[in-house]
Order: sequence, then structure tokens, then C-alpha cells
Amino acid sequence: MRITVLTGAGISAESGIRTFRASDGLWENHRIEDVATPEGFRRDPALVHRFYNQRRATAVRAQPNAAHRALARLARHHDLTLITQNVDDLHERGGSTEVIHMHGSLLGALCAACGCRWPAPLVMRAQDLCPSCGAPETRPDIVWFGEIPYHMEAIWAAVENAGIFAAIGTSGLVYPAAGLAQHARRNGAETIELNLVDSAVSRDFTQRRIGPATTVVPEWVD
Ligand code: BV8
Repeated sequence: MRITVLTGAGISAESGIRTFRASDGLWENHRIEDVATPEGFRRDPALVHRFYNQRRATAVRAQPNAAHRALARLARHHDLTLITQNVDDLHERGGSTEVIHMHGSLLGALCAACGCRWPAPLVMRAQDLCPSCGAPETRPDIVWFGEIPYHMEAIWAAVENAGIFAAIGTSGLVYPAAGLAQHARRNGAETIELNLVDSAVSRDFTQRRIGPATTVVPEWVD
């Protein structure tokens, strides 16, 4: 039986990476429109690069936690599809080998002119030139609001074929990720939500495990 798991910022919170909508969340320091939309990037690429350079520096210093490691163990004994909204690489550094990053990755750079991708340097600048076409149009390889998330075909398939769909540490506020539980349920999956508190889509889950991810995820996995 396939298990499909969706993670959000809450699974990395205990690794010291702030979530978006907590009281001290990232968005508090910036308006979403200024740092996570193509329009915001066109308006002020230096601000957006500063925002992502700061998050990249935090992410490379962070360590995977017991929840990331528990999901890596789950993959060793089950047919698991791991989908994350997160742009850090803590799942990979926690031992997961196949991770679908539907909102992109802090470790990736993208040329807005030719679409070429390459490993992002720790500090990206608006005037960096694309190694392929030479255009000064480099951006973080991140899916912003209004852009189409990556790997949606594979994501819909993994959700439709899941016997169990679990969402861990996500507020259920951002679509299409927030709609995946309802889609899984409509396709016959058992749905379980693991979170500190209710999310915006808790009604879509038949089971709940309330608590910090480093407690409830290993308990669920093991
Ligand atoms: C798109 C960039 C079209 C990277 C992000 C309806 C249908 C379709 C689209 C829309 C729709 N309504 C509105 C839209 C448009 C929009 C949207 O959803 N807007 C919202 C604000 C209403 N969506 C889009 O634009 C998306 N694109 O729709 O294209 C399309 C549609 C379908 C199919 C094809 C094409 C693009 C969305 C991507 C935007 N980019 N980030 C970055 O900077 O990181 S989203 C951003 O929010 C992050 O990626 C983050 O992952 C994501 C979701 O947040 P969460 O991960 O849930 O984090 P949050 O802080 O909100 O919550 C943390 C949770 O953890 C909480 O529940 C908390 O309780 C819990 N927690 C905290 N600590 C712990 C914990 N849990 C356990 N243990 C703990 N210790």
C-alpha cells in the first residue's frame, strides 16, 4: 500500500527554521507580495535575493531532526512518496533519498531568461550572470505565488494512488498543496494530520496526532 506524505514548514521548526505564519513568522518581516511573487522580484530583485540569501544561510546551518529521520526510516519499509512544500534540504540530510520539492529549493538557481538551472551559491545577487546564456536574470529556483508548483503530475498520481495520506506541519493555507488531503480522501485514502494545532483543512483528515513533529512523527512511523 502506498503512503503519501506532505510536509510543511512545521517539520523543520524544531531544527530552528522559522515557519511562515507563526507569530514570529517569516512573512512578518516582509509582505508576501514583496518577496514571494514574480512581480515582487521584478520590482526589487535585490530585496528578494537578500530574503532568500538569509533563509539559505539559516537552512545550511540547520540540522535535520527526529521527524525528518523517521520519514527516512518509513521509506525503508513502505512504498512512500514524500512531497514537501519546504525549500530546505533537511529531508535529504535526514536520510530521505526521493523528495518531491513542489515549491522548489533554496539550493537551486534558475535563469529567468533561458530556464537553465544550477546549484545556487550561498549568496545570490541580481547581477549574477547565467552560466548558460550569460543573461543577468538569475533567481532562486523557488515557486512563488502565482507560479505553477513543480511535479504536479507526479503529485496528483501519488495522492490518487495512496492508501494513506499524511500531512505534517502545514497550516493548509497554500494551494494546491492544501487541497491534496481532500483529493486523497475522495480517492479512498485514510488521511492523518500531524500538527501542533488545527490547520485550515483539519476537516479533511479522519485521524489527528497533535504535538511537536519530533514527538508525533516517530511515534506514528515506529
Ligand atoms: C498556483 C515560496 C496555479 C517558497 C510558497 C486555489 C487553488 C489554486 C491556487 C490558489 C487557490 N487559492 C489561492 C491560490 C493561489 C495561491 C495560494 O494558495 N494563496 C494562498 C495565500 C491563499 N497559490 C499559488 O499561487 C500556488 N500556485 O496555485 O498555481 C495552479 C494550481 C493548481 C495546479 C497547478 C497550478 C503557488 C504556491 C507556492 C507559493 N510559494 N513559498 C518559499 O519562500 O518558501 S508558499 C509558502 O507557504 C511556503 O512554501 C510554505 O511551505 C507554504 C505553506 O506554508 P506551511 O508550510 O504550511 O507553513 P506555515 O507557517 O503556514 O504553517 C506551519 C505549520 O506548522 C502550522 O500549521 C503550525 O501549527 C505547524 N507547526 C509549527 N511548529 C510545529 C508544527 N507542527 C509540528 N511540529 C512543530 N514543532
